[in-house]
Amino acid sequence: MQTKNRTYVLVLVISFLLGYIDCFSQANTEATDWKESESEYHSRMKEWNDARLGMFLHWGVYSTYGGEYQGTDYGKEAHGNASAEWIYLRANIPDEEYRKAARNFNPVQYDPAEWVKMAKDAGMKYIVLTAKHHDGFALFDSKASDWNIMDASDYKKDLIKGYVDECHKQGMLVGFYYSHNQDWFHHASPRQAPHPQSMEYNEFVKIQLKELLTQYGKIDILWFDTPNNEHIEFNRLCVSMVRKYQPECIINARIGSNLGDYVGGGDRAVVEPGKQGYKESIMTMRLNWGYDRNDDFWKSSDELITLVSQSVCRGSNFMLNIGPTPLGTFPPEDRSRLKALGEWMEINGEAIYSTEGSPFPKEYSWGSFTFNPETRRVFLHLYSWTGGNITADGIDSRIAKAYFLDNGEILEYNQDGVSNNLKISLPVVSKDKRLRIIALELEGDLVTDPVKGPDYIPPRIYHLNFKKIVGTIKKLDNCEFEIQGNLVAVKDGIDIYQENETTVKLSLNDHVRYRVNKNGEIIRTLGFDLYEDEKYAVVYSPNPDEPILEIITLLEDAK
Ligand code: JFZ
Repeated sequence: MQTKNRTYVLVLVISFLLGYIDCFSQANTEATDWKESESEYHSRMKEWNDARLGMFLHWGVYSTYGGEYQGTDYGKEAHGNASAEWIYLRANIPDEEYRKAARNFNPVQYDPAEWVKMAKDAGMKYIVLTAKHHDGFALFDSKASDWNIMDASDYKKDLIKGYVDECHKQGMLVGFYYSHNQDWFHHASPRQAPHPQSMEYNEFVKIQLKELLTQYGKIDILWFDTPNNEHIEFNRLCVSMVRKYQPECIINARIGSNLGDYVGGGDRAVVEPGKQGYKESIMTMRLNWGYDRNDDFWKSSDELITLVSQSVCRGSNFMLNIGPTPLGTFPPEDRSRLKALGEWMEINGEAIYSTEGSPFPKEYSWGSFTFNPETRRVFLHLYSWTGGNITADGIDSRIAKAYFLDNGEILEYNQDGVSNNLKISLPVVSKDKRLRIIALELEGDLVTDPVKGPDYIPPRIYHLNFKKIVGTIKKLDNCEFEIQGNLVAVKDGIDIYQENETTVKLSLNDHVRYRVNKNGEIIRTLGFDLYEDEKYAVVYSPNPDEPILEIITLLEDAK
């Protein structure tokens, strides 16, 4: 009896292993067929790298929720602080309900020609659109399952096809975001265990990648996300699919296991200065990637222009995100920012496209620079300039001419004969609030001296994040109060409280939202009284000057 059982188990294990090996051996043969030389690699990367500016689009069934479910703002309170596109998982929305949301995802105002034109007018040269995000919903016609725009929604038109066709028509590089690792909907990967490794899931991914890579013509970028680096064979399988069907296509670093063609920064962060190689920084216009009705934390046009300039000075592409509405439009705030960026790029694009970043690991107090090796021009980006003369230590080339890029105004400069130390005379006060750029025509090649380079260490450029504290209100005085309690952090999707108690001083403001949590049911209220010694959950933004109150929830029943 015992032996029989053991044999049975053994047979099962072996057949599983055989299937397992078989599944990946195919991937490996596909992968080994593909080789390229160093120079082929650089020429494959060139157009994307020269493009410098791209548009990221997060769009799907989650957009219909606008970041909110049953009164809770998942765009501010969830793990990662900005997870409107994570709402299915974070709010634990029942499958049947999310299926209904998909049915009602009916983007009748979607006009890909207009989307691509807006990107183009903003100076962007590539777009990456979520073909499938973590919720597993395919915006394309897929035979892999019925969880897609043709079968699960009443819209019944392939959203990806219109997008790709327009990109091709308007000369825009086309990219797909494809969540390869997390798929909360797929049966082989229940949503609480989001790292799929089953063979069934591998087959599913193979079908979908083949569809994306063969149904639409040339695809320039495959943008994978949230990798598990240990799933090397699975990551290789995804790479091999891309190489097989679209050998010129570029793969981002978030494929995992060091298999990508270029490096990315963190989430909503500009890469650090000084490193060589192909890079990309990604950034949101407000907090969230996906559309969020309650997210009014817009970066200004000037902030966004500065971020573009800073990342290009660091030798990095910059991809700016928009979360289109469930109807398929760009919110007006996005449009106005795209317009401002486009106007600036129209004038200053020469300092952005086809440039290299500064080789120095530090920056100047006034900014940094880019260099175009073909036209032999250096561009000084004055993003932190507050007025007055500047020096550009470490740029040792002889200069033939210096002028403002926006109006051509010739600038006086001097270089001392020995070290060529460059000083440029500028007005005492900077009149223009838009970021200005100085072009330098060089007499020869760019010569830089790493020893004499700039010595200003810029602060890390990353996105403001929200914090959440749960505690009791103390020292309540009119609009001002203190809350004393424990900060909430999230680990493996679960709220955990920091052990040390903290006190945060806050005051009520115009955009704060109040809520009452009655036995788990969250009710929004308009008029709201704060009580001393009652327990509250408070979401605030940790601004350097003073923390700003965002959401306050009374946790127990009010008196
Ligand atoms: C991921 C997604 O989970 C998110 O929804 C969005 O699509 C974003 C672009 O990518 O989020 C990440 C991925 C990586 C990091 C942070 C957030 N990271 O490396 O810091």
